[in-house]
This record gives sequence, C-alpha cells and structure tokens, in this order.
Amino acid sequence: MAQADLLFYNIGQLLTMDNGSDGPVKGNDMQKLPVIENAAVAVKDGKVLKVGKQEELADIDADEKIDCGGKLVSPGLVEPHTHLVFGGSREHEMALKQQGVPYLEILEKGGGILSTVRATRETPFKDLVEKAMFHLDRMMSYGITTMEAKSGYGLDYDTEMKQMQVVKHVKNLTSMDIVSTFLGAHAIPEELKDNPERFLDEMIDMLPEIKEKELAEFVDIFCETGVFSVEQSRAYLEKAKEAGFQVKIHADEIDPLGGAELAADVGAITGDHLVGASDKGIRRLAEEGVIAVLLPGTSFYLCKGKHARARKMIESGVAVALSTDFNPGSSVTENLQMIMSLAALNLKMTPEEIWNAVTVNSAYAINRGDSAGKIAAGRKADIVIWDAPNYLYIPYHYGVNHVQKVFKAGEKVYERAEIKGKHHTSISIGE
Ligand code: IZC
Ligand code: ZN
Repeated sequence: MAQADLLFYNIGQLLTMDNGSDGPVKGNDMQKLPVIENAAVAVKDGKVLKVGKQEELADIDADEKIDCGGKLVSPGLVEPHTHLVFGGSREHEMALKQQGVPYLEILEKGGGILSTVRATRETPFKDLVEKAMFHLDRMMSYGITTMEAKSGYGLDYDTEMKQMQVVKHVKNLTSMDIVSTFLGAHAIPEELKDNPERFLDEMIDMLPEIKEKELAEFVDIFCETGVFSVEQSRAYLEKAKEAGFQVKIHADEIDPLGGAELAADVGAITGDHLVGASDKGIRRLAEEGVIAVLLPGTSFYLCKGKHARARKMIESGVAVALSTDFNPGSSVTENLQMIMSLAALNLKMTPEEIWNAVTVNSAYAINRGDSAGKIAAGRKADIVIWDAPNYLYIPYHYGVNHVQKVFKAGEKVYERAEIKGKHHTSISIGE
C-alpha cells in the first residue's frame, strides 16, 4: 500500500484541467473540460502523487484524509493581471464616475493613476508590504494560489524599485506564487508631462538593473489615448525584449488604437483588455499565439457598456484567460469568482471556457503553464474545495465566495469560517 500525506476523497466533480497537452487551450478547444466524477487526489511532500476515480486510489493510505463531501474540487485559480502594490485608495472618485466623468479625463486632470502614484510615493515600504499582504490574503481566500503583480504607481526610479522590492519581500511572507511585471510605463508622471519620451527613456534605463536583480519577468505598457501611443509602445517594448524580457500590453482597453495588432507584431505573451480590438487585431492574436487576457470586471466598473468580444476571439482560435485586474481605480475587487460570472453574463463565455480561462490559460499567460493551473501527478498540490455541487455553479451564483478550503502545495491556507450563534445552520449547497 502506497503512503501519502493527504488524501482528498469523496470528490463529486474533480476538474483536473489535465488535458493531455502542453500549451494554452485555444479557440473551440476551450469548450473541453477534463472532469472526473467520484474522484480522489493523493498528495505527498506538497505534490500531487495520484489522481483518479476514487476506486483507483484504493491502494493509497494517507496520514490525513479529507472528505470533500461530494463537492466540486479544482486546481487553485491563477490570476494573471493585478496591480497589487499601491498606496491609498480612490473612493472619492466614485462620485465623478457617477457624474459621467470619463476615466481618461480623471487621469488627464491629475487624478486616477496619478493620484495613486502620489500616495504610493509617500507610503513607506513596510506599509506597502502590509497592504499588499491584505489584498493578497483576500485573493487566496477566493481560491487564487498563483498570481501576477505589476508595478506602475511609482513612475520614477525610486518608487518603481520600491514597488518591485515590495513584491519580492511579500514572496517570502506568503505561500502564494507571485510573478512580477514592470509597468513603469503606466502613465506619464506630472513632472515630465511635456516630455514623455524622456520619461520612457528613464524607464528603459532601469531595465538592465531590473533584469540583474530579478525584480520582474515581464515588461508591460499602458497603450492608450493620452497615455502611450502605439508607436511609443512598440519602440518601448522592442527595447524591453532586447533587455531580455517577455512583454505584455494594456491594449485597446478604452479606445481602439490597434493594441491587439501591436501585441501580435511584437510577439507579446499576452494582450490584456482588448475591449476595442479590431477584427484584424483578433485574427493577428490567433496567428501569433498571443493569449488574450480579458478583464470583464473593468468593463463592468467603468460603466461604458462595452465588452471584449470573447466569442469572436474564441471562434478565431485565440486562447482566452480571465483576470480581476485588481487595482484601486478601474476594478476594485479581489474576487475572481465574480469575474467568472461577468464573463458568463457579459462576454457570453461558457462555463467550460471560463474554467479553462482561470486555470490553464491564465497560468500560461504568466509563463507558469508547466507548474500551475492543473491537478496532475508531480505538480504542486494547489487545490480548492468548493461549497458547490458542480462547476456550473460558480459563475451562476454570483458575487459571493464559494470557497470552502484552499490548499497551497498541500498545506491548508484558508478555510471558510463558520457563522457563530444560535442562528447557525450547517446546511450547505450540494448536500
Ligand atoms: O489605477 O486605474 N487601466 N491602469 C490601466 C489601470 C487601469 C489601473 C488604475
Ligand atoms: Zn491593468
């Protein structure tokens, strides 16, 4: 009899996401979902030992056995686009939004990103660490076990470095796997308002040091009206590639500028947002194998009634990933499950496509396809037990946290608290 540390048994539906191939799941293949009913998963030394039907794991004994109550079990979710580290908050801008002042106009007047830049410059390192940990813990409670974190609220050498050092420090405090992105080109700082080229040169000058100190794996830019043009972005990203980075683009988020085409031209690993992506841009993403990271929470929160054309992308053969875009301005939520609901309602993605988008494809979107997003023998045991009877249920029941327990590398990192007091009920969904 083989010996495991942990055995998850009585799993009603297990989404292994182990589709038998490498690479992101593209186009119509996103409709396929690797599911095992009545399953079990054995874990040893933090890694998955064996996965299968419960009877196939009858030969495994374990120190600890976890009854999954016939519920849904999935890999830890992967979150591929966040602005995790920032000072302050922007709740005072809600009223402007209600009055119909556009996001880019708030930015032009020195608010928006620039207001967060002022706050981030002023906030001491240790406070940024604490704040990042607060949001990151909440993400973990929503089932996320691997995530990306961008800089971009410094817009000067010291503060951009500070933000990336915060991410590096936080990696030692959490079991969350974090992938870092340098987004120095997130806005033009007030002090260089009239000289964006000089500002971009300053950011380019930082690249060798960022590389040497391993402070980021990706370089990203906000290619948008009033921020950086397609041509500025192209030149910047070419420099980033020369410095040895893979690149990402905030592309066609608000205005359709040709960001999708640019992402394809420069061989970006992802094009993010793509709300205004053209037909040609979508075709080019498919041709070049650029992963589309869609952020329907941002479209929801910007209240413009316009959504990324996920159906067109999937029909064209693009691999789609989903993300919260967690940030203090355009998408203030850590809840990737809510994003799954918005993807169903506003992007018309099917539940099967949505699950591929928040696991396998989001892992490939941050170069972690080999280690995250699947439950398979030899991989880290990043596992979520859901208070849900099946995978359809998560996008369907929106806005709440369905997580019962989260395991990171075989270690329990979150468990839903019980309601205390005489009104407590033990009834739960799926029983
Ligand atoms: O702070 O508003 N779009 N960057 C590009 C953002 C939104 C984050 C922010
Ligand atoms: Zn973003």
